Amino acid sequence: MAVKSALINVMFSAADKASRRMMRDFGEVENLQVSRKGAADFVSQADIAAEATIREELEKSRPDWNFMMEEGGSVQNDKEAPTWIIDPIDGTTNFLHGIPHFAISIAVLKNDKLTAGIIYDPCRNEFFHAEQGTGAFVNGRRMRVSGRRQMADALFATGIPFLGRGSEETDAQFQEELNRVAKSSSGVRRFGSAALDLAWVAAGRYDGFWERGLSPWDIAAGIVLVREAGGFVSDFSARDLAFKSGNVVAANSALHVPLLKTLRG
Ligand code: LIP
Repeated sequence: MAVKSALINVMFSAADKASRRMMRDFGEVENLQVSRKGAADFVSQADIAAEATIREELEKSRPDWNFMMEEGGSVQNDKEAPTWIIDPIDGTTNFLHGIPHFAISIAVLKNDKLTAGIIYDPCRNEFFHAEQGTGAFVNGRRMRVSGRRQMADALFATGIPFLGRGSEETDAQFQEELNRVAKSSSGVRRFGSAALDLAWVAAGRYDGFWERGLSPWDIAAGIVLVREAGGFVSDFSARDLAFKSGNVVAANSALHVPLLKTLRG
């Protein structure tokens, strides 16, 4: 069982505290599905409340660190200090529809490098964590990317464009990619949380993942997890620009290049 570092313990405690009200709110959301107003406003409040709890907990332990947050935007305290990158609910649409597949994601950006990340899945009580150079863990057990080497044996995850996301060009591009990957693999899944998609690549459940147009907070922690679990993460041109571009191709060591080639056709 891994001993969590002081930094990971701070991140875990913040996520754990935010998850308690979050799961009460999630229970309420399920009752709101039938109401005319719907759950949208309620979920946005849940998102904001969770982020506020996480920020408050992190500020107690690292008062001079900076923030990059999905709801609260960027806060600069000391430009020389590291930056927390926070997605309070990744998989917001799932949460809104009462689908139990979402996560809290917190990462650390230090000297322009992603150095630590945690992803907490409160529905399954799975805590994923990794720090640069020390490996990746789920609930304290070491995790590694899968060992599959053939596309035909592999299972992939992706994000399907939806209303307001992407363009006619990228939509057509995605459909071609999806067809190529689906027809050369054991299948493709779309569960609606990029953070959990990346955590499951790191855990060896998926063999790879790709999606365009993601936000930094969707992917920052997941990138650390995949790399520390022995996988590779790049943009669609195999460059180390996934975090900066939001265009992500992640896979185990044997399938990263085959997945890139399949996506390119
Ligand atoms: C979501 C991602 C998902 C993507 C959605 C959205 P959010 O994050 O996790 O993979 O397809 O467009 O970005 O908005 O739920 O935090």
